[in-house]
Amino acid sequence: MTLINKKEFKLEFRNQMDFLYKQTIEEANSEQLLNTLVTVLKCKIDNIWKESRLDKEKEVYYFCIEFLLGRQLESNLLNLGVLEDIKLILKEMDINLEDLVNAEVDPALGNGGLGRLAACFLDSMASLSISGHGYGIRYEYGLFEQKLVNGHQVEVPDNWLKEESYIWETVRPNKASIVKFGGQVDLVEKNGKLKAIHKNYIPVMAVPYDIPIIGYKNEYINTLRLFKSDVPRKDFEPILKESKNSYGSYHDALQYRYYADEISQVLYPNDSNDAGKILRLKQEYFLVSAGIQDIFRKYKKNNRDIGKIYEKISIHINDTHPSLCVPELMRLLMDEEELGWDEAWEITKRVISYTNHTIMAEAMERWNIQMIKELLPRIYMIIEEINKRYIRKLNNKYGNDFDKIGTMAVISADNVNMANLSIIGSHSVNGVAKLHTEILKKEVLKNFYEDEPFKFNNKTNGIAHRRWLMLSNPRLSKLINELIGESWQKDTLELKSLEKYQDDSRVLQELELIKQENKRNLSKIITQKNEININENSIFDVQIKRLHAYKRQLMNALHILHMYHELLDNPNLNMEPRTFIFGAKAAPGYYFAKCVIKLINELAQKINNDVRVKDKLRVVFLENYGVSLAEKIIPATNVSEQISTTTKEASGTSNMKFMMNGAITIATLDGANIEIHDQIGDENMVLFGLKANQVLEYSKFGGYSSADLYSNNFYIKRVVDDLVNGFIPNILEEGREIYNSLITYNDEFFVLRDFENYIEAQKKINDLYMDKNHWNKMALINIANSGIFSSDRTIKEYANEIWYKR
Ligand code: 7GP
Repeated sequence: MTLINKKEFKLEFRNQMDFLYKQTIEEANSEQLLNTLVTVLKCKIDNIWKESRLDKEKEVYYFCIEFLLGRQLESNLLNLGVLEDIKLILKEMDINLEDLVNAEVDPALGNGGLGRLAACFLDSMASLSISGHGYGIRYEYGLFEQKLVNGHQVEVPDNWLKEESYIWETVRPNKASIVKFGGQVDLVEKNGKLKAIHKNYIPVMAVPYDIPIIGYKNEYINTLRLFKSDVPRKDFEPILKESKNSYGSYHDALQYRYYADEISQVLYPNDSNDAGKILRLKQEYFLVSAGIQDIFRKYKKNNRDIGKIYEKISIHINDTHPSLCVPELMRLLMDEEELGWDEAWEITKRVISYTNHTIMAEAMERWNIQMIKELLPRIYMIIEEINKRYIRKLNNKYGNDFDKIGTMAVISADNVNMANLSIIGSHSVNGVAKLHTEILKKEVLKNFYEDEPFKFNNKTNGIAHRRWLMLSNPRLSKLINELIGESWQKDTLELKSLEKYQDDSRVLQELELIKQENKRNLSKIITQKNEININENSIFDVQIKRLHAYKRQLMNALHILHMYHELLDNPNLNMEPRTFIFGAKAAPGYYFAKCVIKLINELAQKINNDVRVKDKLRVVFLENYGVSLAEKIIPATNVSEQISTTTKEASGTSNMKFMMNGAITIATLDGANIEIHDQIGDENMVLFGLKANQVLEYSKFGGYSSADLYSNNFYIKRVVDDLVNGFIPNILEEGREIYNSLITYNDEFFVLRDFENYIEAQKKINDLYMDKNHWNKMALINIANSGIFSSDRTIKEYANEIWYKR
């Protein structure tokens, strides 16, 4: 092993500890030990990091408003190939690596699926030696910390940087740039050309903080560059000639500082929901402008011809939040590099590609034109011109089909439609699972697809198997190594060869034992957190994801209520004991989601305190769900709940993590559940519910009445009535709100429509679990066929079919 020499390492560790803290190892606490270890490691990887940046054929820049990294220490040690060595060396020094792992902060710089996918992609790009870097924002406060108070969600600020800096980051002040807001733009003639002069703008400095993204055993390190906003340093003053120059008074100076600081202060806590606030727009432009200026600076160091930038650079915009990349790239090419419109436009399209992550209407970003005009006057001019030229093109092609042209225009009514801007300004548009991409092509973006079908493609999501299997489930990893060797770690399709053990009872029992041990670990955590004892032999049935009506945590809760009734009616019911586990944050302003959290917690109170069902049924809501908790929950799960209203979940990624860890999925045919089903068939997962075409028909032609179902179905009526009849205490308001959504507002997400079917599917789960050997066999087949869901596969597809395609 080249990276770590035991003797040297111990010496360096002691020296570094002395340098940082003037303490001995014995005196140091876990944070200090962790910081020391990370400092030593950072020195060691510095050369590899530098070398990985040199002379690349092409570089990919992945722009994303959020990156949900998770803790880095263990993952970095694993990828450097020194996890076991470091564990041993530290042990010799009387240090327990696990304590250091737990002392690390879990940076919550993302809301959910979108941000976590971005993190998995970074891991895969580095591990495949693809020069691919992330650009994001270094939020001072990440996603709020969730506290449960009397069953209500209460949000507490996530002060993750309380130590002022993050152990893995390196600040690069000499690579800062200026982002300009507000002011006016004059077009003046210069050498027969119009030139844009931006005046009286407010300059904000973007300071890069770099985090190494270490590839798996390949001596390759990429960079996640996060920008922090600040007032410009003195050395920028000479180049700020045209800026607003009145920060003389104390009051003005303070206001200016606030203006700049505010931009990278806090992550918006909305998942799939557009806030429309000016600060968010500032964040989006800040990220985009800082990132593209950074790309230009680097490119121009080694290349003279800006007209060929598409040969060396790919820019990926992850959903529409960074879609101002389109006009910003145009601006730099025209205003700074003096290219003409047509050439700049061709380059922009060749460089940029775009991924859509949701079809939910409320998540489609639209910005008020007045807002953009005032905040980003030059950008607005460019958007207007893009729109004008595009409409002219559409008119030529479609005549006066105003309906069609209206849906495709970038500017319509008083808004700029960011999805339209992204599609028009890029050469590739992709969805994140087969069904999702089909819905984009045939429904949501139909007109665009018909206009330019060649742009559209699917890239089914994936997950970093290194974090989600090798690190979070070391026991299972070890068993797999023993059975089929280690090559699956680099090529997960090799997992397939596990299938040959599907009738090997020794292997199946081993698998069960591993699950059992993981369940024991999780039980301990639950007991610690929720002060409740868990039956380790019960089925662990888990739904962990953001709380959203379309994800239907409510249906799960109503089914638990149904089971409770069944048990009370028939105490001898032949059923396997079950523990239902939830983890979910609700957006702070999303009242319905908060009502569901309250409902689940009150239901848990009632059921967990009812001695009549104590051996059979338990409900647990785990506070503050996030990456670190997921790593503990997923390996211990028997049943994975993937029960969204069909067509609404673009892909889902926890479904893949659970599958890879041997859970059995109960699912609607939505998002990537369909592709999971393609891999393992009906025999190895349990499907239920409306099909995509049925949901689409209901939404187009109507014909669904939840009130009818409610009045005609005893089981449905029983659980719905319980929301408002006092059966569950302390949910007076929340119960009414939920009741109204189901009955008065006709159950938008078809909870009641799918309910009976869901009950049957849950019965099937129960029956399957009774035959343990068969269950274990299903688990094994799930693991064996999960290889295709490694994000390595996804990233290879992005690279071959989007980024490197010429
Ligand atoms: C999510 C989708 O809801 C989820 O189905 C998908 O697996 C994930 O992206 C990754 O592709 N969307 C978001 O998290 C989100 O914020 C709004 O979408 C832009």
